[in-house]
Amino acid sequence: MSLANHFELLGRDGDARTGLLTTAHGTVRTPAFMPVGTQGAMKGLQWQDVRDAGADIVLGNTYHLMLRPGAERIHELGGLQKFTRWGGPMLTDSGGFQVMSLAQLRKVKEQGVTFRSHIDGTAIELTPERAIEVQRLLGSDIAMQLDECVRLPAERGDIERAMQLSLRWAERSRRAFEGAPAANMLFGIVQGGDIPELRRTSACGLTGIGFHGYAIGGLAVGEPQATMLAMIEEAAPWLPMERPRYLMGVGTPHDLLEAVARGIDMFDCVMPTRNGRHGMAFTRFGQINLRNARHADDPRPLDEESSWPAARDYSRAYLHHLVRSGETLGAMLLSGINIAYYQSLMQAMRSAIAGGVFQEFRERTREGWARGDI
Ligand code: PRF
Repeated sequence: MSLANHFELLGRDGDARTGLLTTAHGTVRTPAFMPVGTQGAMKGLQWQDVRDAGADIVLGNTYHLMLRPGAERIHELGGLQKFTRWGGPMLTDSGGFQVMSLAQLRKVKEQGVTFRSHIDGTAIELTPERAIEVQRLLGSDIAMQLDECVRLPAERGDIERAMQLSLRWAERSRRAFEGAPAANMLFGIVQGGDIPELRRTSACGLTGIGFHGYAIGGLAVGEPQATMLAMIEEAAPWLPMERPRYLMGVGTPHDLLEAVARGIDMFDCVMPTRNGRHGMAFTRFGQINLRNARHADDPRPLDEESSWPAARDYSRAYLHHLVRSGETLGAMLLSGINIAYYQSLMQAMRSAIAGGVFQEFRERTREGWARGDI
């Protein structure tokens, strides 16, 4: 049976789209960037900062939250939105991707993935059904199917096996989701590595099962950007036009611009917060590494025209000093500055698409990054 559609397309410009995704905890303007609050917290920021920066939706992780503090506990405490006091829309990743990067002694079988917790070594089995159950206990607005993501480069046989397994898990996830509250959504995940034919098989298979939205996974895992963009182009034509499309774990501002140009509606990435903690600022002049000695005497702010106070007010010299001294404030300020820059980029893309000037915007934005800040 086909699922209700909570996504409304408001405008298109070339392949770029802008729309609204309605959840039980609020409306998401797309294209949307979801800051990553893995453990139910945005590193270095308060939720009000995340909201003020312009984020409509954030991402949480099944893997981390099921291990600590536990999905059943969060359920008892009223769900993830209430527990964290973020209060707004939340998407949760299903756990498979995090198991692969964090857990020990992991084994992928038909039934699911078994692993030992990176926290205390407990043996755990995550099946497609348990991944859905956990996400329902968390009260996630958008749940993701369990999938297997293969790092690139990889052999065709390995990519194909993981893609087919992910399709069977998609079917089981969809069945396990039956009976979920009508406002909640389930997204399928396209796999297929860097092989066009496998991307198409995956996209068509998922569309046949039917989901509220479709993610493209298995990218930004070691391949060149050109390959990533080519794989989006391979998958997109086979996905239903009227459903949201989410590119998982991507990326740089340039990646977002190019993926939106190819019809992507949603993104998540740790880059703005993680790189911020390491002294990197994302600006309309490109990336600025504040550790660099050339900033030590620079009284200018990062961007005097920014709507985010910290980007406008603090000197580069002070930010450089904070980063070099390892002060927590440096990480906090740069995380906020970066999330605000990412959100301003998404807002500018939404306006440009709605106004029919996305192509001009894309060129102007790329020129700004290329020109640099001096
Ligand atoms: N699958 C899931 N989560 C993900 C990915 C994936 O392929 C990626 C790949 N970039 C990031 N996060 N479930």
